[in-house]
Amino acid sequence: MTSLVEGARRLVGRSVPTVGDRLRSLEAAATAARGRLDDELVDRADTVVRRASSRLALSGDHTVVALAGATGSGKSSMFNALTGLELAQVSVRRPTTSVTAGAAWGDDAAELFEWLGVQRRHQVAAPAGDLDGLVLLDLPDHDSTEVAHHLEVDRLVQLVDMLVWVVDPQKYADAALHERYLRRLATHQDVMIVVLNHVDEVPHDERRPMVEDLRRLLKHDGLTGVPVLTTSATLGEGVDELRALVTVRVREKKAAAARLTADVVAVASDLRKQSGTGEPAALARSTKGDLVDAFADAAGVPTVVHAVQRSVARRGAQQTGWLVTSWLSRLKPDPLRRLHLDLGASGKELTGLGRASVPEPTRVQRARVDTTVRAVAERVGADLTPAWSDAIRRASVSRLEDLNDALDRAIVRTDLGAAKVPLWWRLAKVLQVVFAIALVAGAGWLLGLLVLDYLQMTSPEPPERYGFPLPTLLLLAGLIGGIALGVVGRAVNGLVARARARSADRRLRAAIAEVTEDLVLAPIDHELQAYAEVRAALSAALHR
Ligand SMILES: Nc1nc2c(ncn2[C@@H]2O[C@H](COP(=O)(O)OP(=O)(O)OP(=O)(O)O)[C@@H](O)[C@H]2O)c(=O)[nH]1
Ligand SMILES: [Mg+2]
Repeated sequence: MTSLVEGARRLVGRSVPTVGDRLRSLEAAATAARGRLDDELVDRADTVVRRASSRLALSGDHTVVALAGATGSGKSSMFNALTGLELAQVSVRRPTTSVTAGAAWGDDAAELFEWLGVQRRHQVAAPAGDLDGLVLLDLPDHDSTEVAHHLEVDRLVQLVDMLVWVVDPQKYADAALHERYLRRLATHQDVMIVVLNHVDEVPHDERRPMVEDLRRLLKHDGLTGVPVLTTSATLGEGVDELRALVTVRVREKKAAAARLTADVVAVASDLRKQSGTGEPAALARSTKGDLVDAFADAAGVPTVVHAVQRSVARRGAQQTGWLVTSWLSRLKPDPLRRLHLDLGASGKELTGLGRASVPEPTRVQRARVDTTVRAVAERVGADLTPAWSDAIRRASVSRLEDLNDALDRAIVRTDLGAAKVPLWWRLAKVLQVVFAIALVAGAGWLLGLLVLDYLQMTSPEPPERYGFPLPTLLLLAGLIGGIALGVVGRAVNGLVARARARSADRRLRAAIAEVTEDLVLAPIDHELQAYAEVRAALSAALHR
C-alpha cells in the first residue's frame, strides 16, 4: 500500500508541466528579468510568450506542417505527392512558389490560416482519412534572390508546428540552409524531418554516402535525432514513408505543443545561461557593521557624540559646580545647540531649522561610503553572473543621492538622551546654594566683627563650635564644601557624560542602520528577489 502511495507521489512529483505552465513561468521570468538581463533576450522571451499563447488559443486539433527548402528542391512537387492533389504549382522556372499556399483537412482551419497569414488556402472538403487535422503549407524558397521569399520563410518557420526540410542533391550542404536555419533550430529536432529529394537523379551506389554526408552535416548543426528520408517527389519514392511519419504526428496532435515547448526551452535556456544559478552571498553582520560605520562617519556621528558628552558635562557642571564657576560656564554656548541639535524638553526637539548643522560629508568620508557600498554589492553578487552582479551594483548606489538628506534626518530625529536631569544634580544644586549661604553668612558675620573692631566698639564674642568661632566655621564650611562638591561632581559628571555619549552613539547608529537599510540593503534585496523569481521561473519553464 505504502509503495503505491509513494509511487503515485513520485509520479506527481515528476509530472511534466504543460506548455501553458511553461509559458506562464517564462512570462514570469521575463517580467522579473526585464532591465536586468539583456533586453534583446527578454524581448525574445516575450515574443515567444505572445506567439505561443496565441497559437494555444487556436485550434489544437490541427497540426501545421510546412514544406521548406531551397528553390527547385521539390517542395511544391512533394506537396502534391503527399496530398494527391495538384494544388501547388510546379515548374521548371525558378523560383516558382512566391506566395505560401496551404491546404487543410478536417475541421475548418480558417482562423488558423488567418493567424498564419496564409492567403492562398484550400479547405479540402472530401473525407480526410489519415490526413484529418493536417494543415500543409508549401513555402517559397529561402535561397532565391527574392528577399520577400526568405522573409516569408523566416516568419512561418517561427509559427508552424512542424517543419519538413526538403533538400536536393546539389544544395543539401548549402551554408544558407545550415547556418541560417537548421543550426538555430537545434532545439527543435522533435518537430523536424529532413527529406533528401530528387534521389532518383542520384546513382544507387552514391545514395548511401550522400545520406551519410547529410547526416554528418546535421550532426554538426546539433541535429542528431532528426529523421532523414530519401524521396523522389516525381516518382513517388519514399513519399509514403514521409506521409506515414507526418500523419502519425498529426494524429498524436502533440506537434503544436512540442514546438511551443521547444520555443520556450530554447529561450529559457538562453536566459538561464545569462542569469546563472549561483547562490547570492548572505551578508555577515560585520559587513553590515562596516556599512553603518562608513555612513555614521559621513553623518558626523563622532562630532555629535562628542557634543553630547560636552553638553552633558557642561550642564552637570552648571547644576553641581561651585556657584561661581557654574555662573562663568553659562557664558559659553551649549555644544549641541551649536549643531542646531536643540535639547528641547525631551531632548529630541528640533530648533525648527529642520536641518542639523552637522557638516556635509567630506570627500574622504563620501569616498569611504562609496567604497564600502561597492564592497557590499560585490560580496553579495560574487557568485552570480555579470548580469546580476551588475544589477546589484547599480541598485546598491541607486539611492545614494539621497544620502546627505537621509543622514541628516536620521540624526535630527534621534533622541540623543542628553536632556535628562538626574535627581542628584538637583540635590547638589540645593547643597551648593546652602554652602553659598553659609559662605556669605560667615563672611558677612566676620566682616561685621571686623568693622565693629575697627570702630573700637565691643562686640559680643561669637559662639564656638568644634573649637572654631561660628562665623569662621560657616565661611570655611561654605567655601570648602562648595569647592569639594564641585570637584566630586565634576568627576562623577565626567562618567555620566561618557555614558550619555555612548548611549547617544548607540541610538544614532541604530538610526543610521535604518538609513543603510533604506538606501543600500533594501535595493539590493529587491534585485535578489528578482533573481530568485527569475531562477525559480526558469527552472519551472525548463522542468524535464
Ligand atoms: N527528378 C526529379 N525532379 C523533381 C523532383 N521533385 C521535383 N522535381 C522537379 O524539380 C522542379 C522544381 O520542383 P518544384 O516542386 O517546383 O520545386 P520547389 O521546391 O517548389 O521550387 P520553388 O517553388 O522555386 O521554391 C520541377 O521541375 C519538378 O518537376 C524529384 O524528386 N525528382
Ligand atoms: Mg514551389
